Amino acid sequence: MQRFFVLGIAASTLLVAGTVARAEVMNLVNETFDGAPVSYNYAYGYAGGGNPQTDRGNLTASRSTIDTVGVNGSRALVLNGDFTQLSTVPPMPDYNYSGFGGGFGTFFYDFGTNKASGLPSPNLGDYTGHIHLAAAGISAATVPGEIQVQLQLPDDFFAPDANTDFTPFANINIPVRVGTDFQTYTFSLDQVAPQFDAGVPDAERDFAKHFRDIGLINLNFNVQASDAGAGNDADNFFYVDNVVLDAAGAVPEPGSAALLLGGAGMLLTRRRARRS
Ligand SMILES: [Ca+2]
Ligand SMILES: [Ca+2]
Ligand SMILES: [Ca+2]
Repeated sequence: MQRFFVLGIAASTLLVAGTVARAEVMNLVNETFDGAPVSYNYAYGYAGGGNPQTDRGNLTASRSTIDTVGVNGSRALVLNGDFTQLSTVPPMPDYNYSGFGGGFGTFFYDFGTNKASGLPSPNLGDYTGHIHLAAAGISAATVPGEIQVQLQLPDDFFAPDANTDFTPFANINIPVRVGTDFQTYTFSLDQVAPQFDAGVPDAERDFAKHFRDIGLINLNFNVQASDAGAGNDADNFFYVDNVVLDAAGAVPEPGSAALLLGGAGMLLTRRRARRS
């Protein structure tokens, strides 16, 4: 009878540990752009061509704003690429390209202790999301674009450097085709291979090794404007709304799981000792 009771306690403790191991889906990003401004947002543009190979990025302008162009008249992130100045120079003889993009950042970081709070699962397949995207100012029916998930580590993670920026770790670049009406794009982070930053040592190019170290996720949205008939004008827009990123398969802290199991073991030992 006593042994039965003790085993019951051990089993229920194991059950608690098991429940932690298959935790509910955790929401990491849920941005509607309708409430208070997100921590930060930004935009960028680029242009160039050849031959000779020429960077004309200085002839592009870009900006990010939040405006009421979102789903059902709500607010959305507006990314604008202005290529007006490219019309003041002759096109390059062999090829020309231009594009724009931007995004917003979400910190997983405690600025009080300067420690990353990290992500909950070592498996990229556990991370799924959906986003509303639309484009404007293009002549093609759809724009070749990209949802770019940038995973970053705290400053000086692998080696000290001169700035205080977070350390780029890996980009996950998900191709999309975006039209002028909002559509929902669903994705998971294992649908394309992560591209590790050139500064990440070979032995560290492993998401499962560093998922607990991630301190910042930038979600970027990029458009290859020259492939979309955007034209050398100011009227080129990417609209972003309802950005959701979830994580399933959260794993327990190794310490807490060991503590639970250790506690069960101690209970068993004590009971056995008392019985004999
Ligand atoms: Ca919105
Ligand atoms: Ca245009
Ligand atoms: Ca630094």
